[in-house]
Amino acid sequence: MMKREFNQRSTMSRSGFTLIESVMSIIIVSVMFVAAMSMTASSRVNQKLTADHNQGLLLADMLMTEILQEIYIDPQATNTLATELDELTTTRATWNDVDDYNGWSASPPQNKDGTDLPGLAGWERIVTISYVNPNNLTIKTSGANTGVKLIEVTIKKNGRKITTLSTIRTGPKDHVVEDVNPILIDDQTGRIVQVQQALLN
Ligand SMILES: [Ca+2]
Ligand SMILES: [Ca+2]
Repeated sequence: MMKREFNQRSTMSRSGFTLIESVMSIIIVSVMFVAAMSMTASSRVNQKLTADHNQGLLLADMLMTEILQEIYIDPQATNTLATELDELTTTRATWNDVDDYNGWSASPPQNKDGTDLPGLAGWERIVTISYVNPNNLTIKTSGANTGVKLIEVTIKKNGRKITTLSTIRTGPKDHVVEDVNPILIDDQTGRIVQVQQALLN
């Protein structure tokens, strides 16, 4: 009689332990599942951010290459960082010098003739041209031509900044074009992007 009760208790004990093990297993598997799903979601977000950054860098580089093919300063220029009186402001078609691009923005991004680049709804390109101190390129100056222009192309997607590509273009204070070898800096990665020399005038 006592042996039978012992066996019953032992069986109940084993059943209880098995139940706890089952619950613990379910919890562990659930936690691992949630962690795995979280990692997958995080990986997808990172892949999307990387893809956006690469797309933004390409768009910035395209426009920067176009700007760097222009002369440093327009023969008709005053010291104003802007288009000259005989040039259009609605498209870039007639622009011929670096600072014509100052303040330019378009969403979606456009070709030089004003046609939209396809498949880029929500993307925007913004250009800023500034004179900087020749002895300290981080200091923007106002007013007279210093012989050094900072070119910044910022890319946004749905209002969110993706990257800013920047470079320095040098030229004399007269109207003669000087050879340059600009180095482009991607501010999101700090990576240097070298424009193909063949693309430069
Ligand atoms: Ca011009
Ligand atoms: Ca100009």
